[in-house]
Amino acid sequence: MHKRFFVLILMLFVAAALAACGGGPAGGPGAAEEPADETAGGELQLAPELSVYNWADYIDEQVLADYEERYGVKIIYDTYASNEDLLTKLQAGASGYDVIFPSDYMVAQMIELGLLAEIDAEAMPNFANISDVFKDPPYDPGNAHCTPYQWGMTGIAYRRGNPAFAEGPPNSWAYLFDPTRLEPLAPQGINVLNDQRELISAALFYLGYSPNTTNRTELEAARDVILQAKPYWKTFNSEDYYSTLMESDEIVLSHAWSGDAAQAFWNTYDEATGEGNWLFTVPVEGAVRFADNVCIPANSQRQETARHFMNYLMEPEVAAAITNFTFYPSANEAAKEFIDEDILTNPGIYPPPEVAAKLQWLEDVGDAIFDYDEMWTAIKGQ
Ligand code: N2P
Repeated sequence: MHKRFFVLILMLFVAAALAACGGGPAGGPGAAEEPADETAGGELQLAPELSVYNWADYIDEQVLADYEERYGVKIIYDTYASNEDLLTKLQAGASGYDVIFPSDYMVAQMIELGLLAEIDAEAMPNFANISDVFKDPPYDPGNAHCTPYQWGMTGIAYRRGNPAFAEGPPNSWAYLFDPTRLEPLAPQGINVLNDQRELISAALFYLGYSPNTTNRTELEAARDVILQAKPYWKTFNSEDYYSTLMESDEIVLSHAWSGDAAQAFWNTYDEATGEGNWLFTVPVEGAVRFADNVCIPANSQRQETARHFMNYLMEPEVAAAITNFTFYPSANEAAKEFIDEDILTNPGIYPPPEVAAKLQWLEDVGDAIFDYDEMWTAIKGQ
């Protein structure tokens, strides 16, 4: 009895002490439970934790640490390899994710499947920082579910100085699919993205078809081109390929996302020569342009905190820090003044008009997705 009374007094004392701390951003340990947000007049109650699920190496983790410190919200962070992996997780009923980063076509698919929560983007103070070019996209009219994050393109990364590229950059998908091109390169290592729509679209571009085809015969032709090339490929990797395969010279050529290739360039950059080991080219047959988005799964239990985090990601300095780290252009116009000049002027990151003209968006292909799934199973299975 006495003991219980003592515990009660102790609890009251601790509560009073915590209240005295003010509970403001980055307050005492008590603040972590119910941090207040000054911008919302102290009314917003943030959750103690937020689960963020993103592409590999697609954020500056310092940005997460800063959010934790500023708002007392602990971030549980995890990464995925492709849109389809993310979709599979959500469809399997994975709960617990509060913030995800699907690409354009996948946003459309997820909206269709009822997997995304609605938001009021205009009500987020930092939404005004987003470039008009990225607002109100066809895959999410009115930004009813997601806010734009970063964008980029898909092409081919290649090892500078390799004699195979002496006559010029490997700027054709033939370098991934034509056995006469593959044969001399295969012993030195080739990687392709472990990503269904990306790899199938590369084959479709190579064959001169639309990357969004719903024609079964064209998809089968793409599958066959991939199966014929597959024995020449060393790896299917879309997560850590630039650090574990490119920078370490395990391969000489990779199907690659632009920012990942730029990271490999800068991570191997030699001050003395002014050169990095890895270069990036966009194939002449055409290539994918993508825009990734910040969205909230419909089953998130912490939607208010997720929206608060989305708004934080749209702060100009935060968005710029992410681009300066990932080498992917930001959809945030106000961030530009904080982005490194080297990045803003790099044609491998911000494509010049003649390259931009060759890029195409992936779109939601409707029921043809079952054909894509079937092709992918055949590709990965053999
Ligand atoms: C970064 C992944 C880029 C996102 N490693 C491709 N949509």
